[in-house]
Amino acid sequence: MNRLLPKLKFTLLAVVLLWIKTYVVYKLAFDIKIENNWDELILLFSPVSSLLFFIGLALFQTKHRNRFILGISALLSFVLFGNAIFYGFFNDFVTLPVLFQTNNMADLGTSIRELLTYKTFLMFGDLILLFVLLRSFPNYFSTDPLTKREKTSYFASVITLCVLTVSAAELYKPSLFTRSFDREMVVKNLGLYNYHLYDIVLQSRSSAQRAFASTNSYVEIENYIRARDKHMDESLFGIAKGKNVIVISMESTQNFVIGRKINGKEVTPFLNDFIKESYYFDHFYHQTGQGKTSDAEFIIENSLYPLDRGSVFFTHANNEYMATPELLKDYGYYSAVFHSNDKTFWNRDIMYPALGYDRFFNQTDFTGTQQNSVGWGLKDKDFFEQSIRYLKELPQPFYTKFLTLTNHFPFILESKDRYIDEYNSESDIVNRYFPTVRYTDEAIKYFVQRLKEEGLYNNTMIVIYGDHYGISENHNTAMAQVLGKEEITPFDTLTLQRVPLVIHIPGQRGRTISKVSGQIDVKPTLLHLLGIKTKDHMEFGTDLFVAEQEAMTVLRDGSFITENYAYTKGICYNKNGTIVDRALCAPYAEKAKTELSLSDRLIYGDLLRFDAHNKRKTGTMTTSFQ
Ligand code: GP9
Ligand code: MN
Repeated sequence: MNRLLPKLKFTLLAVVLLWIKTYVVYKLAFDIKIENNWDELILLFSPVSSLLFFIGLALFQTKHRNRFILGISALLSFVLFGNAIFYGFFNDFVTLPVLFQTNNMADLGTSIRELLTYKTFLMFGDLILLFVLLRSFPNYFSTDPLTKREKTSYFASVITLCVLTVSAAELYKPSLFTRSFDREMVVKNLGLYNYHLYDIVLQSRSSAQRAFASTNSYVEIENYIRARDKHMDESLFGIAKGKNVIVISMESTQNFVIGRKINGKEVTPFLNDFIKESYYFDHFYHQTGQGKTSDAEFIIENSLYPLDRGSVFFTHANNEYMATPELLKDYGYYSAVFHSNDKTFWNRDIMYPALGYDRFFNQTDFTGTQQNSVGWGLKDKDFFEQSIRYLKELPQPFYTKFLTLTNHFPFILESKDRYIDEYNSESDIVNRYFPTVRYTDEAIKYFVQRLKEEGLYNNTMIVIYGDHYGISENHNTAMAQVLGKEEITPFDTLTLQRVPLVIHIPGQRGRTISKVSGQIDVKPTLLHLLGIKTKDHMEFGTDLFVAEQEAMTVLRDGSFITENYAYTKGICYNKNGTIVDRALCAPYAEKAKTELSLSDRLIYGDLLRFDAHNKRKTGTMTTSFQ
């Protein structure tokens, strides 16, 4: 040992510096929930063994060992830095599938610039220090070779330390490895660097799943789904039969804006009125994961959960699906998507044909100028305006989806497009959010007006949904001010995952429905309204119009909401947000886990290819390539 330590001076210095940096980033950039001192201790020590391991790999080098140490430290810093930026935007950690979504990266430019601050650059300070020390005292940091025994004892200690930390974590949270959809917990207990190793294991496991999948796996899931009571609302069944369908995805729109006034002015005056003549679901949750808008699209049209890692649009675009546009082909429907962004974003040009779409009107179909664009594409009003001419030429009945974009992070809008003033809080993001939501509301009002003028309104069912949250937990202080609360509890955060869902059916007066529900319920609901039975469909949702005692909505991170309880971040609440005994949530927690994992298996194994009802009718979508 006495001989070993002097040889490890630079290694240990690099480890200690990176350890401190990692912990500081944990505390500043990530929002990792700490329940007690033991939790804090685990968080502090969990990265050490992996740092010793990775940086220790340089010990196999003699000549350039210290440079290798610098190199490995830089690489790990990059991982840390990348996660910090990603977290600032998505409130989540990077996974391998996300890294391969490179064609999204260019478009993310504006959002990333927003997140880059001088603090981010300070993150590389320790590397500069190491470099300067190495230059100033080249002889102090020895690169004497380690004997075989010394290497063995170094790595044996690293492994022992690793086993100790992992067992301490597993002892404390026994379900650590089975709840892989909770990345925060894995990072907290295993450390960020080990988390990435774990993610690599998950990736290879999921790739193997398709290869080994068989009809048997399919039948098991089919039995589970068949065993559930699948009700249908008889009174509304077929009420919109043969009608056109327009689905509007409202970018980043959360339900708390509905009916809310900011500086004395309504944020969504049009929707507030439209709701009065529609079915409006005010306890409706988004269930998206890392795939954001694309996950919402996936859930709405497949009634399956999105994946625990990455976006299904990217990872499983070649799978077999039975999505709404494909199913509607049998009933004479023509389907199209309208979105003024690059067609490759979220891999849409590949995924849409798999969902059965006939046409994708994308960026190349619209005329974008500096005046009519903001952020990632056309302003919503110009987008709708330019879409109408295509829409009215489509064969009817049509099933169409419009993806709005103006209300996208970081919520930039010129002052001439603002119908209300910014909010006044410590968060610019929250302040800017309200004028952009208000703008999209105005754009939808304009669209509905145009539909009336074109004679489409009376034979079209209009479905409007919020795709996912717009305001992350990083803005809790400002959100507490908006909601007039002292602080935002995990229960409040859960409630904030509600997004609006409005279904307008010609000739129906509608009403507000407060059943606990989620995006997964949209597909069976729409099909029933169109007069199509879904009894045999492989789906996890239920008709939104059926009153259920046991209604339950599961979010992708394993949180769930029932009519009486809510569960998030390991805490069980009653419906008023009071913490109650965890045992009350336990039976539902089991069910939530089963649902998520069965849905995952269905996707990872591409099991819908074994469905006898599933005749492939996809693959002929047109996009323009100019
Ligand atoms: C981009 C749009 C927004 O095409 O779907 O993507 P998001 O970042 O919200 O997933
Ligand atoms: Mn979105």
